[in-house]
Amino acid sequence: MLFPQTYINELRNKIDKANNILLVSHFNPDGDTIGAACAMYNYLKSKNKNTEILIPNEYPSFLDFIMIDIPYIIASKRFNDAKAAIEQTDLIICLDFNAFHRAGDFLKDILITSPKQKILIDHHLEPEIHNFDLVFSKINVSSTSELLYEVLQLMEEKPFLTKEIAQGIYVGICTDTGSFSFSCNNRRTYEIVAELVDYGVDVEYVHQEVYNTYSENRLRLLGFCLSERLTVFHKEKAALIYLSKEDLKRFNYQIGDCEGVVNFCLTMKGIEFGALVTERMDRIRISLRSKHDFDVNKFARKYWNGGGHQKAAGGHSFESLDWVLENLTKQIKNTCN
Ligand SMILES: [Mn+2]
Repeated sequence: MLFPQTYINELRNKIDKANNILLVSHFNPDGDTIGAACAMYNYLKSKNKNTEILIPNEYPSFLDFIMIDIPYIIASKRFNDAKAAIEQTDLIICLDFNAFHRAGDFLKDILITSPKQKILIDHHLEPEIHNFDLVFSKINVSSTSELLYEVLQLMEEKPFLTKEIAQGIYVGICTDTGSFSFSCNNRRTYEIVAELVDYGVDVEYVHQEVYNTYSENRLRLLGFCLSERLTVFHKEKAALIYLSKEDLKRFNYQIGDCEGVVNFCLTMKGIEFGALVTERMDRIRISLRSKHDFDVNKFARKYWNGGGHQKAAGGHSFESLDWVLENLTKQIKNTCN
């Protein structure tokens, strides 16, 4: 069994006892954290629980279609409501992150010091288990959404899926595997997906919503990244794309517009390491991807105050864009060969 029966019983007890449940997603939310939260929301709704999703900052608009009719708070916009929600809830369930700082600096301390019961369901390395009352952590799954499916299945004797639960889980699996191009070599993932389809997930529709809803600006920004902002280090088998604040402004950047850009680095034959550096309001964001063995999680932890997975990770810096580009270039030359 994936988790001991005692864990499952404890989870069931905690959910049974709680009237109000708060689901927390991670900062810069992606399809997995939002998909898992939507699935869990719909599952808890079927149990008549009063549930709400707490999202640290705005999520990309291509996820709007799964958020219809779901109550949520964007903490960066409604900080007092976020604080009140944490104070008033009976149970906090964190999805798709391993440490409270991943819920954003402004929520971190409130969550850590909250006396409420806290549960973690996550697939990242080295979870902060001491900060939670109950942890469901497994790293060799495609996504937190897949893990959530397994946990719910262990909890329920009868079929528990509805179309809404299934769709949330599918969005998480599909986006966290880059549309089934990495972390997807397990038979189990496809067994689960088959069941999700049985419960009404329209895979074609989900793909249209997630991948084919670019604005003109977003598509032109992608073109600009590839033609004007790409540096290739052939010897080091690496590629780097950067975007300055001015670049983002020029293309009227919206949250989610850079989603997937870094993966284009890896579409080149022989390139095994890709980086996207973007200059944001208060910091420089660094997204890293790899093919094969290069461990970008280690790289992000070592140099860029970050982490993630072996093939997909990220970090940040408060230095200037030029400083980051100069240092990242040095690191690429020293590490990748
Ligand atoms: Mn994930």
